[in-house]
Amino acid sequence: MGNPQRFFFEITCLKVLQEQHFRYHLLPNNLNQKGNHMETTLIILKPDAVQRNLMGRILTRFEDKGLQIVGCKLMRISQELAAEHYKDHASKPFYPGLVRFMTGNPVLTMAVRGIGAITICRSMMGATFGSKAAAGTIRGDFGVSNSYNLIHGSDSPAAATRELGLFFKAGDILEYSRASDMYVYDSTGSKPE
Ligand code: RTP
Ligand code: MG
Repeated sequence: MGNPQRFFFEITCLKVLQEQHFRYHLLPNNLNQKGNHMETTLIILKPDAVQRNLMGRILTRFEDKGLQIVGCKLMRISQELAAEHYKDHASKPFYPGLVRFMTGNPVLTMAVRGIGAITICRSMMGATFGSKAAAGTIRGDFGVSNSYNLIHGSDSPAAATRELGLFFKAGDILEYSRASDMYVYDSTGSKPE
């Protein structure tokens, strides 16, 4: 015969676990609803960020902000991939140096997700040139160079779709919920805020 108090205790534990399961597994659907402006953007930590051992500190900024890392890959960019990625800059005077820099050493590519992630990431990165970027931004805090500016971020939804397709294969970008999501966004209303 079982102990009734023990039985009651186990039922209570089960209810708590069910409640947690329910919350964690419902949240991502809520977060990904149409109209939430949930975006995924391509972030590249450039060779200077890797060589200067800044990968962890820069990645941490995106996590601290509440953005979600849904893809991550250390890789070396080929000449062909650099040419495709930077095709809009092909006629600019800085293009040969830029391709040489981006293909010369490994980069860390990331797919970063959040509501409004494209604009949020661009404002976290700061102005293009390290010498001009405001303090508090990634480029403003970690660099002084104009050419070696640590980080790339997609600048529009169309660019994000194109660039994520260049750097990640289907299946490399994951859908998953985080335990923190329920406090990263206020999901108690009709849509996450
Ligand atoms: P990114 O594409 O890397 O996120 O940076 P961005 O939008 O702020 O800058 P963009 O105008 O797209 O330029 C792409 C990259 O080219 C290098 N650049 N050098 N020396 C120069 O005048 C110059 N101008 C641009 C930078 O590495 C810049 O990030
Ligand atoms: Mg750009």
